[in-house]
Amino acid sequence: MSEFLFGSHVISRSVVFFQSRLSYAFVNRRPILPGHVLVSPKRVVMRFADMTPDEVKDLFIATHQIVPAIERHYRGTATNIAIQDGKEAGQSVQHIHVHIIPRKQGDFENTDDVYKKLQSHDKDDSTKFRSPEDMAQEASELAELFK
Ligand code: AMW
Repeated sequence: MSEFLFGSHVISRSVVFFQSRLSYAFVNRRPILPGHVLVSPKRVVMRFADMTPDEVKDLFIATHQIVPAIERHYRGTATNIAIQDGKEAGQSVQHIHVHIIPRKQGDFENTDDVYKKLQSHDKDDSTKFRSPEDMAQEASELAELFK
């Protein structure tokens, strides 16, 4: 497969850094913090409950592998692992995904501000999208962590 679908977005292989049988992980075009990445089922599935048990297992095993590698790579000391399941929970892309956000002391003035930022970061047009080159560069660095 040369690209993946993330809801209605086409995700180029160049920004994907991890793949398992049923899941894939890619870099964020508007990260909240450095290392904010996303993991999704390969199949376009809108809600958490729409995944098959096999997809759930695969997605969480993938997340379990990715979290420590990302935390270490970005010199984090903690990680937010978040799912916004449905519009009223903040989901904006109609394809279930896990947010992985490495954290460190003092990254936000108040630690829990990350949740406010999660709600607003992709709806606020003041932050520009990263360039495809920048995203591809990060993805190729991250792919090395899983070789
Ligand atoms: W949600 O508010 O649906 O929980 O989060 C959607 C996430 O997907 C946001 O972090 C947003 O920046 C990211 N995103 C949306 N479209 C793309 C894309 N084409 N490539 C990379 N990240 C994306």
